[in-house]
Amino acid sequence: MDTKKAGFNSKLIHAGGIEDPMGSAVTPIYQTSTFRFKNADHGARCFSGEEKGYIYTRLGNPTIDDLQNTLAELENGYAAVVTASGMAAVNNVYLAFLGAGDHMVSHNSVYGPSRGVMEKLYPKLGVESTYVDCTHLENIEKAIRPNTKLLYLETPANPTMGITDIAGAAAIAHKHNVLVCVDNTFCSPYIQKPLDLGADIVLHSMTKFINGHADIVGGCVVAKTKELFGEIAYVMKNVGFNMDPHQAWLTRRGLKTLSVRIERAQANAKKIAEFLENHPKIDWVLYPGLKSHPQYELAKKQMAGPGAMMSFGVKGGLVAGKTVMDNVHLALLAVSLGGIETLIQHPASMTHSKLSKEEREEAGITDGLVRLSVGIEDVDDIIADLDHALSLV
Ligand code: LCS
Repeated sequence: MDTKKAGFNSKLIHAGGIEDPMGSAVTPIYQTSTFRFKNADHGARCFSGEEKGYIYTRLGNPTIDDLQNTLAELENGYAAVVTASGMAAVNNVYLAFLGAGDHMVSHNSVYGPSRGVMEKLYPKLGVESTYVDCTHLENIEKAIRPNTKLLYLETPANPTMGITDIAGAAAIAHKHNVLVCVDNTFCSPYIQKPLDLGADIVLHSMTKFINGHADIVGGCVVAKTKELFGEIAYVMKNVGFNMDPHQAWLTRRGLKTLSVRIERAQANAKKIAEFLENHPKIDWVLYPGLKSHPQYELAKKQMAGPGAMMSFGVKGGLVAGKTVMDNVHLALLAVSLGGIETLIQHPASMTHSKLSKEEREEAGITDGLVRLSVGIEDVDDIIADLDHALSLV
């Protein structure tokens, strides 16, 4: 079915464009490393690009194409690559657009390793970076230098829930010929479409909402144009960031229920955020759906909903936060996010522990910050679980 003009939910189910010769309703898992040519000339034509045909799974595979084509349609991009992890997607973008003498500007609170790898590994390749609070657009303009090539945003940011104005940031970046990449992991395309807002590249850790079932690790990069896609695909294929067909198949299956999962998790999250905000033992809550969020109005404008992620501080700081994390029973004390099960974790000692204390404090990742990824369980059970843990503080 041609899903180009279909609605988002129809795309979730039917996009992909791979027709199985046996008539299978679901694109099968082509668990093969290589593909047989009809004859030597056919092989040569596939390699030269004269004829479209599968060659070798690192370069292309029908199960992987099914997922890639779907993601490109959902994000309104030209084309997508899928990668073995979200970090492979992040590095795919860095390597495609940054080289010796180049500079990148990014938000000070992004997923820990997305910043960690840039500050540890990329200086060896001659790449410089500046991390600022991108939720204030003037900081972006100030940080841009003549050699800046990439503005790397994550919004809402992990774990501070800071929201950057994508359209505003893209206008500044493009004035200086700087490309804009948005890590859309916290939203998924159901909630936010960065390419429509002016970004050039969008990426995901598909380990999260896109797959949604906490059973794979994966990533993707979607490009707005053919030229950008060429750079991205070259790195994926030749550095070997590719995803395995079985992993791609599971992800495509998980993706089918994205809207229903997010609607349910988001409805739960709205109630939980209100419960926490009104709880006497809670100091603060950061959730884009609460009026108290500093970018509440911006969130309403650029996101189709507030999502299922939040962070909060318990009165009594770290010690009190640990009491909550150690006494929940339904929520899992685990990193990762965006799955159907509710997860709670402590960024300062877990996902963002490799940043220095100064870097964390400057980015607002305080020792008392607890992050909650709301799942699709019965909301009353999640609230009762948190309420019980909070009663022990
Ligand atoms: N981008 C964001 C926003 C993330 O949250 C993560 C992982 C990544 C990229 C990297 O993706 P991965 O390689 O793990 O698929 N975030 C995690 C987190 O907050 N807890 O555990 C992993």
